[in-house]
Amino acid sequence: MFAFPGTFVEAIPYGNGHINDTYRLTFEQSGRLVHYILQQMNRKVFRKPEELMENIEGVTAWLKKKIQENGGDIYRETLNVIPSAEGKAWCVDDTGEYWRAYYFIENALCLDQAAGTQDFYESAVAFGHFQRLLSDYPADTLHETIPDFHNTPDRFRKFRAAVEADVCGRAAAVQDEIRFVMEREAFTHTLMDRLAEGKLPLRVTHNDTKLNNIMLDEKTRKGICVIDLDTVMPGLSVNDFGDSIRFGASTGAEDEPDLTKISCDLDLFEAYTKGFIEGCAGALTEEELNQLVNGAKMMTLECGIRFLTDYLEGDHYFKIHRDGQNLDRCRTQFKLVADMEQKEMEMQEIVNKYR
Ligand code: ADP
Ligand code: GN1
Ligand code: MG
Repeated sequence: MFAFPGTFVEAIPYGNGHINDTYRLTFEQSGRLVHYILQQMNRKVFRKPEELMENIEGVTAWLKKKIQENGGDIYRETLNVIPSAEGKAWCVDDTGEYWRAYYFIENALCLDQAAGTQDFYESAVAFGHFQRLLSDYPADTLHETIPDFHNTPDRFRKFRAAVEADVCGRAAAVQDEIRFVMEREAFTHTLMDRLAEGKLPLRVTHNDTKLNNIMLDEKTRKGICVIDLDTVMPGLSVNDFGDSIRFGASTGAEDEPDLTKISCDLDLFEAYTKGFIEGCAGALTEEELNQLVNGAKMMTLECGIRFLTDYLEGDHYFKIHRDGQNLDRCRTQFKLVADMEQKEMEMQEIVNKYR
């Protein structure tokens, strides 16, 4: 297993991720309390944990080199994998479960909702910067940890299959939501078609850019470290932009049952747009800038489709803490999509202001 130095004090469940089981460990080392992150990797989601960890080792080593070149702090600005006693990046327990450990990033915040436009702006600069640091990463060495992760037409096909199978008998009660998706089938192709036509470039992207996958410095509130690197794979920059918007520019929580509280806040949208374009530092092409708004709509629709599919299939993918949570999550996403459809022109004008 892992040989953490010091005397074990406690292990507490940690964070609000939907996928892995995360714990914060505390050890006492010469009178000082030191924390570590210990995670059980989700084997249903990540079928090849060795490949996943190979990606993370490669990407973090790359980032460390760049951070050092820029005179940064490698223990705060990137995840650091703690090797097991056998010198591997993971451990397998007696039941066959895979575990990994990271240094804990101290004096940093991980937010589920932006406290204001400034925090959201800083997260955008950091996500844009992250993409830039990986712009010359050898993409062909990356394993595809979840095939077709942001292939929205494929998500649509899987959704339709789930509706047809209706294994839990839940479809009848969610006809409005099912119709909402069906009416947008043509739209699901928008970005994948542009990729296939060579109009949008394939880049090394994070693919899960929600606000709680970034750490902000407690004092300066600058984005210091992008975390949750499980889905770093070749992808579309506009999807990284869009996934941040769907989560962070919402006026309510992802699982808010009261939909009157949910809309896309244009001040937050503007703050993120400005920060992301700055963070990418001129790397975005004209067509990428043209498609940012579609990226926001696409990631929000896709995520709603995924929540609804999981609800129909019996909640086996996203962790839930109460009945109906995935349905509530799906509904907030669709409310946001509808709102973005209304505000599309204004959103594009905001993009145009910063391009
Ligand atoms: P999941 O895939 O389940 O979302 P994450 O890797 O995002 O898992 O981790 C879950 C949460 O744990 C994060 O949102 C963050 O709050 C916390 N966390 C993860 N890694 C670290 C770290 N190195 N230092 C401090 N907190 C961390
Ligand atoms: C999951 O792992 P986490 O909680 O940061 C999911 C994302 C979804 C998000 C919705 C590997 O992110 O794709 O957008 O939930 N991650 C994976 O909140 O499926
Ligand atoms: Mg996460």
